[in-house]
Amino acid sequence: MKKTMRQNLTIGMKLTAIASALTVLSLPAHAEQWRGWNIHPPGYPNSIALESFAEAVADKTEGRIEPKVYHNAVLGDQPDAIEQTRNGALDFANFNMGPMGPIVPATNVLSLPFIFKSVDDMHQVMDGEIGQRFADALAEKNLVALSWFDSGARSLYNTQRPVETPADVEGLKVRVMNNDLYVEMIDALGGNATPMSYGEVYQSLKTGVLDGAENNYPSYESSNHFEIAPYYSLTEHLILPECLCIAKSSWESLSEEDQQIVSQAAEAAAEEQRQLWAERSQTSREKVLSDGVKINEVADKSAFQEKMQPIYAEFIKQNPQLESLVNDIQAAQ
Ligand code: BDP
Repeated sequence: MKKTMRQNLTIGMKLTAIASALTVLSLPAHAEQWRGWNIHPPGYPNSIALESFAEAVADKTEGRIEPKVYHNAVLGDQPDAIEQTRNGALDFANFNMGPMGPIVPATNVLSLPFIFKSVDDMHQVMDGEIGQRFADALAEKNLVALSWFDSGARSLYNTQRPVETPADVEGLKVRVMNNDLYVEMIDALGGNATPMSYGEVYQSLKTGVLDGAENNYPSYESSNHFEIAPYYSLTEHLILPECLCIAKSSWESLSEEDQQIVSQAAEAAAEEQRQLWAERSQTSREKVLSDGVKINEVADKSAFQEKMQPIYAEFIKQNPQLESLVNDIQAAQ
């Protein structure tokens, strides 16, 4: 009897050991934990698309890679996060090409005001051979751009008055993203540009450190800047693409099969983001309008465009190697 019990016990123990060995076997040998940076709050189109990317990667690699998205810039502001992704401290991120300029000079071409005629033109250019040239430039700085997100068109907004002509910008203290080209852009309109991180803008508008800033509808709305700066003027001076970028070191650590999975997940995420973006642009516009924001069309955009001509001339003088890229983008639209 006793012997049988002991035998059963032994068999039981063996079974348990086998079961746990099987469990271990079915788990990936080294689950890679990937940290992803995002500046936007949960629910924003980019945030939802990044979550979908993370889920698809975890799912399709059967847990070999476990990406996690950190929203609201809790891992640092954008220029910091770009550096962290370049050196592999972060694994993936959604970056705007504006703050990328100081690190990847070719991307400054995208920050030349009015370089794109419309959002559709921007996508058509970025989804083709020219987009690949930007991806190559990013790769040289250790960033693997796998797909391009939509960021609409950026327009000026402020606490004081509608902007209809460049003269209306005169004297306004306007926040810009971290890029000298934007300082030149606001200066050329007679305003005072202040480069500042996104997260500080709300408070600075509130205290009067700033009179205004510039952004697309979804960011203007989700950041609550519209509550304080209720004049939104459709200058549409910048149409900036955004990347879903992977740290080169994280990318190179992947097998070919996993690279394929990650790349496909990034493409699918961009497709989802662009669709959500179109919807959110509408709802954000409606929301700010119903809150009392005054939106005005800018009848004569060419007055603003003319003020930008010296910026183009100086840019090409300083960066002669980028002249053909500027020309090719203009010719492609
Ligand atoms: C938003 C971009 C985000 C920028 C932000 C800004 O999606 O990447 O950091 O504007 O103005 O539209 O800083």
